[in-house]
Amino acid sequence: MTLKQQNNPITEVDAVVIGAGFSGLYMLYRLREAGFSTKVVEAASGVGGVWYWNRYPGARCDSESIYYNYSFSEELYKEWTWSSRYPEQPEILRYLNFVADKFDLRKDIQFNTRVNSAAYDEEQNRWQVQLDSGELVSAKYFITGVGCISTANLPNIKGVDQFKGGWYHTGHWPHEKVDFTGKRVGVIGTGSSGIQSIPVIAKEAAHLTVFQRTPQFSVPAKNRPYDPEFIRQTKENYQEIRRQMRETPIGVGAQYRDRSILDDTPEERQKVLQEAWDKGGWHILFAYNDLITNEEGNKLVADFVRSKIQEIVKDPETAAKLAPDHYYGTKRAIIDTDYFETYNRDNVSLVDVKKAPIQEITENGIRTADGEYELDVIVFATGFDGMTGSLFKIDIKGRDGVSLKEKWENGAQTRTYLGLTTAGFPNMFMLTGPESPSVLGNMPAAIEQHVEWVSDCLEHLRENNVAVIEPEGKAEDEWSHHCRELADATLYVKTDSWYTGANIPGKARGFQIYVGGYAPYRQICDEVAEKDYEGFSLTVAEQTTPS
Ligand code: N01
Repeated sequence: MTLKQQNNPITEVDAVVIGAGFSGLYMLYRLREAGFSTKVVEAASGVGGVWYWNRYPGARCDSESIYYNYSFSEELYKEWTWSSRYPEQPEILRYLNFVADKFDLRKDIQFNTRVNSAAYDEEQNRWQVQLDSGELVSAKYFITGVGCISTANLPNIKGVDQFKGGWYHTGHWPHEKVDFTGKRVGVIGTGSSGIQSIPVIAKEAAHLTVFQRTPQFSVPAKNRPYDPEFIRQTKENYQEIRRQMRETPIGVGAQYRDRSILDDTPEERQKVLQEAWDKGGWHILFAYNDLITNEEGNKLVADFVRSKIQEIVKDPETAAKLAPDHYYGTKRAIIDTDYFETYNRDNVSLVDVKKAPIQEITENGIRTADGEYELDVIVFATGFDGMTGSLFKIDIKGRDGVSLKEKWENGAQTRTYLGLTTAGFPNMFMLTGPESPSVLGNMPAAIEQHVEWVSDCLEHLRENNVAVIEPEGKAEDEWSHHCRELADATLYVKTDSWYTGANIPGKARGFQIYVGGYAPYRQICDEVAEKDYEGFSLTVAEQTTPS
């Protein structure tokens, strides 16, 4: 229904969802199926979320494609065919467009529109959501599907405006192809985005200079086209794939081997790690059950990967610069195609900007403490303000006008119940929010679980005439405490990374992700629902008696 207020239209819906990526699309589908009127608001001109924006060369997924999709519809699963083990960004974007078409989702998505603010109106028990188009959406439920890593981190380096060449951030890549042919290109950053794009850019550019602040561990993806027979069998085993996405620790079918790193002899360990290396992808992560908690054991795995870097990279000085010294797997475990091999090319050089920091961007390139590097193009592969960045970009206000940013002390202290809800913000849900398992695994699996939990919850509220759902302070305190306790027992918290917020100058350090694994988390959420939403306060709507 559309009303008018101060010449701006007001749309009234049951639910407003921000974002038309994996989470927003499925949320819309589920709510529509359940009979809730729903509006999705999306800043981009199309569906896809991170896959809409991250169009940089070499962008692909690091979960195997047969798991990197929805599993809610057998028909959908069987209709779509992935071409390779790790699909490239254009293929994933085609998949999400295919989903949007198949379920006719676009008609409820407003594209090219940003949400500026969302405020809970206590008197009316509704969320008033202000769009940058001037429109207002009034909704009973406010649901964020803004992604965990979607707000680009463009470092504040002096002089970028005076650079005469072109510059791009990997997370906001142009739709047109950027042609590097014959150009001197500089890439700043060696996280997943840098490591995926560097080998591709190197093949095109006249010269590529990589500006590395922190070397990263990476293992070969061993990407390959899928054999049609394998795909046929996968589709036949749809139920089993769905079960694996729901019941395995990170939603990609694999289980941790039930053995400590320290239980193996050096020879056994070498054999296990070599086999995992040869299989490619995330196999090393699953080779032992204590990689992320066992300091001594982690070092042994890190030594193994460091030895591989030394073997691959021919120039010993470059190889030494590329050797990471953090705990393996505590920054995102990266998988690559020919990343370290790329440093054997004559047209590639590596600059250590920890030793000689970047001082400024000049008209002609990048000046570090060591000198000036002349460039035609600069690529910022400098990552994102993760977990809270995209939530804080929207002015979200709950009860008594308190903003989410204030409540979470500007990110210093996120407080949620189950990573889905936060006290003081009634009828608001965050899909893959802070303190949920989200990024520590296969995102579509995490997203399906969240979306299904939220839509089941809304149906329960409707059936029981509940007007307001809100977590109790005690349940929230216990959940946030539990998340911190689990994280503090791991090596994640000892490494500077976007997980800990260390990549953003001035951001408080924390670890806002539930590390207990997808399957246990699902069980906890299910138990909460089964116990009549234990830990939440549910307020039944007042009945109006007919006179
Ligand atoms: O970002 P990052 P990303 N001067 O933060 C460096 C997902 N993802 O876009 O480590 C110089 O990992 C920074 O250095 P340091 C995935 O979850 C997935 O690569 O902070 N350097 C680092 O090297 C991933 O983890 C895929 O010292 C600066 C790099 O920039 C997440 O997105 C593909 C700097 C940033 O690395 C983020 O990955 C791509 C400065 N001022 C991304 N500021 C898949 O495969 C930052 N850096 C699905």
